[in-house]
Amino acid sequence: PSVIFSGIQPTGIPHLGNYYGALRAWVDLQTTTPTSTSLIFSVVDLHAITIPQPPGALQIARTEMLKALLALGLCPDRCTIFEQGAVSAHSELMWILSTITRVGWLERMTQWKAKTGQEGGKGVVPLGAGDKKGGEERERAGLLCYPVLQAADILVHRATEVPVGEDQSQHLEFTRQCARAFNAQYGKEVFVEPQTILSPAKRVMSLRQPGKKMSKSDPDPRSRILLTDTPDVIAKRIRKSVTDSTTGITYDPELRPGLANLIEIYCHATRRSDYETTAEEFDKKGMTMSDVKQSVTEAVVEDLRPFRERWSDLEKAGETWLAEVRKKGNDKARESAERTLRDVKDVVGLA
Ligand code: AQP
Repeated sequence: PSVIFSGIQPTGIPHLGNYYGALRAWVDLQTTTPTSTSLIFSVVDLHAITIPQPPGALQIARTEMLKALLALGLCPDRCTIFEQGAVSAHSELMWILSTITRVGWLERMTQWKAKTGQEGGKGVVPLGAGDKKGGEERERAGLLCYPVLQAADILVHRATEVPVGEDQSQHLEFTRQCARAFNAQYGKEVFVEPQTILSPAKRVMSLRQPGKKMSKSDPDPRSRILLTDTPDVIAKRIRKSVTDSTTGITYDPELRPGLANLIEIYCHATRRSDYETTAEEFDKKGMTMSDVKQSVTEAVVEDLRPFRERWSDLEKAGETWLAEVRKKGNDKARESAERTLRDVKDVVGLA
C-alpha cells in the first residue's frame, strides 16, 4: 500500500518556500490520491531543537504550525497530522538506525555544512549568545544526526513516497541508504526504500539574496513572505525585493536571479509551469519591473486568500478543537509507528 509521509519544523510560520515547495503538494494529495493511500504529516518538533529554541517560543510555534496546516486545508479525517515528539517510536528507531549509520555519510550532508558555517553556506541560522565562537560551538551532535532522525520519521511509517523541496533530496538519499544498510545487516527486507517526490517549485529563493533559499531562520524578515502576512506586507516585501535594472523582462536565473525568482513565484501562485513563456508574455505587454512586481503581488495575495480566511476562523475557533485534532493525530501516528518498531525490534533481537 502507498504511504506518503512528510514533515515540517515548527520554527515559525511557514513561508512561500515551504508552501510551494512542500505544503501545497500535501494539500493536493488529499484529492489526487485514492483513499487507500495513507497520508501522514508531522510537525517535527524534535528536529526544531537542533538549533537552540527559546522554550516558550517553541511551544507557541508548535501550535501555530498545526493551525497553519489546518488553515492550508489539510483535513484531519483524511490525513494523520501529528507531533513527532509525541510518538517516541521515532526516537527509538533513530537510535537503532544510528548504530547502522556511518559518520562519514552524515558529514557529507550539505545542510550540516551550511548550518555549521562550512562550505556551501555561511550559517544563516541565528545562534545563541554562547555561539560566537562559531564552528565547534555549532557542531552539536543533534545537528549532525538530524538526517538519522529524519530517516526514522520516514521509515517508521514505512513511507513509500516523500514529497519535499529540493533541499531535502540529499536527506532522502541518505534515508534510502539507511534502509538498505539495515536490511543488509539483518538479512531481511524490513524497510522499503521511499521515493522522493519533488514539487515543481524546487527552490523558492530569498527576496533579499536570490542566491539563497527562502528560509524561516533567515535573520532578515524582508527575505521571505509568510502565509499569515497581510496583503500590504506582501506588496511591500515584493516591491522591495532585490532585482536588477536591465531593461526588458526575461527569465534568466543565472544573470537575473531576483527577477527569475519573482517569475517563478508568479507561476506557482497561478499554477503555470512555463517560466520562459510567462516572461515573454510580460515582456510583450511592455511591462516594467515594477509592473511585474505588482502582478506577482496580486497573484500571491489571491492565492493565499483562502489560507488567510481559514486562519482567522481558526483564531476564533479556540483551543479545544485543536487539542482534539492533536490527540487524534498523535494516537493514529503512534499506532502506525509502534507496528514498525515491533518488527524492527524482532529482527534486531530486542523483542
Ligand atoms: N525555499 C524553499 N523552497 C522550496 N522548498 C522549501 N522548503 C523549505 N524551504 C524551501 C521545504 O519545506 C519543507 C519544510 O521545511 P522545514 O521547515 O522542515 O525545514 P527547512 O527546509 O530547513 O525550511 P526552512 O524554512 O529553511 O526552515 P529553517 O530555517 O527553520 O531551517 C521541506 O520539504 C523543504 O524542502
